[in-house]
Formats: sequence, structure tokens, C-alpha cells
Amino acid sequence: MGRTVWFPGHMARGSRKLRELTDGLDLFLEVRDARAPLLTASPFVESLRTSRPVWQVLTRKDLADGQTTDRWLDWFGASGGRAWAYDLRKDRLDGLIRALGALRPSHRELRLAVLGIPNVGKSLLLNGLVGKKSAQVGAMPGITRGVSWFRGRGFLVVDSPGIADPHSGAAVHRWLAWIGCSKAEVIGGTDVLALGLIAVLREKGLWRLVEESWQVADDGESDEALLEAVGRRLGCLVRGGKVDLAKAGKRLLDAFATGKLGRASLEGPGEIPLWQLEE
Ligand SMILES: Nc1nc2c(ncn2[C@@H]2O[C@H](COP(=O)(O)OP(=O)(O)OP(=O)(O)O)[C@@H](O)[C@H]2O)c(=O)[nH]1
Ligand SMILES: [Mg+2]
Repeated sequence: MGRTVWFPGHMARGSRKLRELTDGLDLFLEVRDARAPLLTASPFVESLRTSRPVWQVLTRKDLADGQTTDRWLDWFGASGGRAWAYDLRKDRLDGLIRALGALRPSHRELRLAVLGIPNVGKSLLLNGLVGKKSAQVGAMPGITRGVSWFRGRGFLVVDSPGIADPHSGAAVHRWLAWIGCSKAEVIGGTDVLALGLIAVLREKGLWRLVEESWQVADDGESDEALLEAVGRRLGCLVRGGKVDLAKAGKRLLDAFATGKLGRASLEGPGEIPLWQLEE
């Protein structure tokens, strides 16, 4: 414990600011990635839950396995929570907007804050709620730096910077990097990161996605041999015909993170999270 892999100053400031704002808010919307809702839980949501309701929004529904997402929604519901899943890039947020609208006091706007770890889609969700492109959205973690307010559709919504868990170690950050929620460069080279992903894909029976997309079969060889086969298949070669493992790793990581290999969830309800075992 106590290892800080990635916790820049704006995260510390952001969490302080969010706590200060709590009294003036009606509710928190905690944003998580539908592919791994436990891994992407916000580190300080439990402490907020005691003072304000916290609802969950699972993003990147388009990249997750559909049945697993449905099971997660049931799971959150069974634990007494309220949860929605969206492809924030395409879906209208009608269900969520209606449920929030029902909480709106007659004399003022409903005040809420979106919070979560980096790059889960907080700012895009905010824009969907207020009905216009207000907050800046971007593919890299760490786009939103400060806490700011936006209004629209009867909502006053606070956008906040992604806040990682200062106590999580390299294993958690490696898993987060696979879904684009941690900066890969804080953990090590892309080949190392890719080898970790290969091991997990094999363990979870998800290598078939790679096989279907790139026709690289799992013949029971080592993870390194599979990365090399991927590199050869994709033409990631250096002089002398050797495979550029860093380049092959990057191609695999990008394809997985963006869903080019197909839809996949890294966690299902009731499963022991593998990343917990690695920490
Ligand atoms: N495919 C897909 N991409 C999404 C979805 N939601 C968000 N994204 C993408 O995820 C990236 C991050 O979105 P942001 O809204 O900037 O995320 P954030 O949580 O505000 O990130 P920080 O401010 O950096 O912490 C962007 O490239 C979005 O287009 C989704 O449901 N599906
Ligand atoms: Mg943001």
C-alpha cells in the first residue's frame, strides 16, 4: 500500500474541491467503464455515499459484452443502487434524464456532479446531460484539470478531473491502461503491457477475438510467442525480419482498447477480480 504510481496535483486538488462542494449538491453520478465496473470504481465514492445519493453510469457499452453489461445493471440494482449503461458517443440519455428530472426541486435546477477515474467519459456524459458541447472531451486520460459548472436542461452539473486511487499499484494501472484509463507510460513499455493483456485474454477465453480478427491461433505457446506471431501477422518487423515487439504490442493494445477486436468485458459480476490477486 501507499505506492503512488500516478496521482498528479490536479487530482488531489480536484478531490478536495469535490468534497467542499458536496453540501451544495443533490446527487453524484459516478462514471465507470462497462468493461470493468469494479476496476474503474472511483476511490472515494464510498465516503460521498454517506452524504448524497450516488448513481452509476456505465460508459462504453458499445465496447463491452452486451450480456455482461445487463448482468452488471442487475447487480447494481440488486445492491440497492441505480445504474445506467450507455454508448455516450451515440445514445440519447433519455432514461437517466427522466430519472434525474423527477428529483428536480420546483424552485431551482437539480445540482449534481460527475465523478470518476480518468478518461471514463465524465465530460462526454456531462455534455449529454446539459444538451450541448460544454466540457472538453478527449481520448487521453487527464483532459479535465479543474472543477467547473455547466448548466442546461434544468441541470447544474459539475465536471471534475479524473481521480485515480493514490494507493493502487502497478497491476491496477496496467489493467486500467488496457481500457485507456491510465497512462501507459507510467507503467512500462508497450510490449510488457501487451504481454500482460495477452495473458489475461487467454485466461478469460477472449483470445478468440484476436484469432477471429487476425487469424493468430493460440497453440498453447508462451505469451511472448503469441505477441511475436501477432507482430509477424501485422507486418511489425525490423531490419533482418525480426518482429518489433513494442510496435506489435501497441497495435494489440490499441485494437483492444478501441474495440477493433470486438466487444469484450474484463469483469463479470460475482467473479473474483484478477487484478486484485495481482496487487
Ligand atoms: N466508444 C465509446 N467511447 C466513449 C464513450 N464514452 C466516452 N468515450 C470516449 O472516451 C474518451 C474520454 O471521454 P471524456 O469525456 O473526455 O472522459 P473524462 O472522464 O472526462 O476524462 P478526463 O477528464 O481526462 O478524466 C473520449 O475519447 C470519448 O469519446 C462511449 O460510451 N463509447
Ligand atoms: Mg473530463
